[in-house]
Amino acid sequence: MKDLVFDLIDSEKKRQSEGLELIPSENYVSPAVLEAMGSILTNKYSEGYPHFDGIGDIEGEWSEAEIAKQILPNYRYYGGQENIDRIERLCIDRACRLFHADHANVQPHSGANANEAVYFAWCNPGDKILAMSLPAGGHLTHGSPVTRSAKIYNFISYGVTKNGDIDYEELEAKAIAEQPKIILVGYSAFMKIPNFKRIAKIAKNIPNCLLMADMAHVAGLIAGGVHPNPLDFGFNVMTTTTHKTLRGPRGGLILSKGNVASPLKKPEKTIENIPILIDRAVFPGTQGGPLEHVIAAKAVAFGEDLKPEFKDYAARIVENAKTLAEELKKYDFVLQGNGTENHLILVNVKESFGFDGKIYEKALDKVGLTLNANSLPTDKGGAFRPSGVRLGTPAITTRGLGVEEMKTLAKWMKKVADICKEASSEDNLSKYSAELETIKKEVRNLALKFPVPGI
Ligand code: DSN
Repeated sequence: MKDLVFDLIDSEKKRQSEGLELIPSENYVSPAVLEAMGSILTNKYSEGYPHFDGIGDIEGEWSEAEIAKQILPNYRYYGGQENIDRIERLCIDRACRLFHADHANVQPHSGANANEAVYFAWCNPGDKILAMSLPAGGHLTHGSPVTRSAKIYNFISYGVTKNGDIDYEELEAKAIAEQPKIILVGYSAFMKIPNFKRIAKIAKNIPNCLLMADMAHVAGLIAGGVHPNPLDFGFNVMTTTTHKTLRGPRGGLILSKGNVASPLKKPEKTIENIPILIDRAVFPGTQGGPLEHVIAAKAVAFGEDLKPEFKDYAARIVENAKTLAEELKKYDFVLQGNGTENHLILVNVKESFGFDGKIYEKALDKVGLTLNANSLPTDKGGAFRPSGVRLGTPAITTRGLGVEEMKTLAKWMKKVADICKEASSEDNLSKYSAELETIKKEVRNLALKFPVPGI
């Protein structure tokens, strides 16, 4: 008998097909990525690393001699690695080419693991890390008190200005005063393009300060050439997830500039050695066996990201986000930063319509539009009843929605906002089920015209 899990997967397929995904950190993978991820590679243990003696172009046909050179000797703790090593090398090579990096560690299971490994590679307990606070738009792993990292390291936070941009003056003043071991740039609810050059200049005056960028949200925009790459501006390390704008499997990735050598030799702790320090911090420092089925899927996704059509995709994400932002403004939505320069829009729902982000998230869920309630920098109400919602265009752009559909989306969002205003509480939303059902049917009709890849 079929396991109940498969019935639930079928229900989820229906939900994904019939609704529109507006969570800015979500996307749809290609059937090829899905196939690699669901492959028999999950059967294999491969703690350690493939042989690594610098990045070269290893794409294309390999002679037996080249294969032997690439895979021997390896630094694995298990036998039977001849295929795994080639897959992981391919993944590393493609990642480096996508982001102009000297080195890539493709083993982090998630973005959180990637960040923790970098902190562990460079910092001692108690060292200072300067990062944006969570309420201002940073990420949990950038020093939120509820995380393990925050108990080990001493996080100092900077915020945003009234216009939604990084508070560069605050960042500089705190960097000078605190002399952090890491300055961390990268955000989960931020709609501007960071001035990497300015931040690199600030870090130059701080001895032994590692410049780190967590580009999880915008990595696909960087790969697609529509967002600057911090590694081109003197940053030493860039972390990312692989499942957001990069459109790969759920996982993490660490890119770096510096010396690339055997992870077995104990390196001196210098910024130049950061790639080797990171390898040791991922395994055996913070993780065990890598998920080689996921690494294979990352390799397939990076192969897709290197293709010219991915540049077009990245450009359309931004075009859609900008259009949607402008359309929302026409309906009196107040946007943090007054618009967007990337894939993400942060709406101040409270200021726009007087109700909070949670009721709006719930009401939009009822019509098949999925986004998330989000705190705003000025919020004092905590994460459960924040004043804002966060939305973005990576997933709907993958399905092929364009500028015209953004106008329709904004119209639906306004209708749902009007309903929330009248209802004034979640409990009262049921009184408007007929109106919500009408919008849901319209959303479904549009969504089905743009199939989810692989469904
Ligand atoms: N949880 C992710 C997001 O939604 O932005 C960040 O890791």
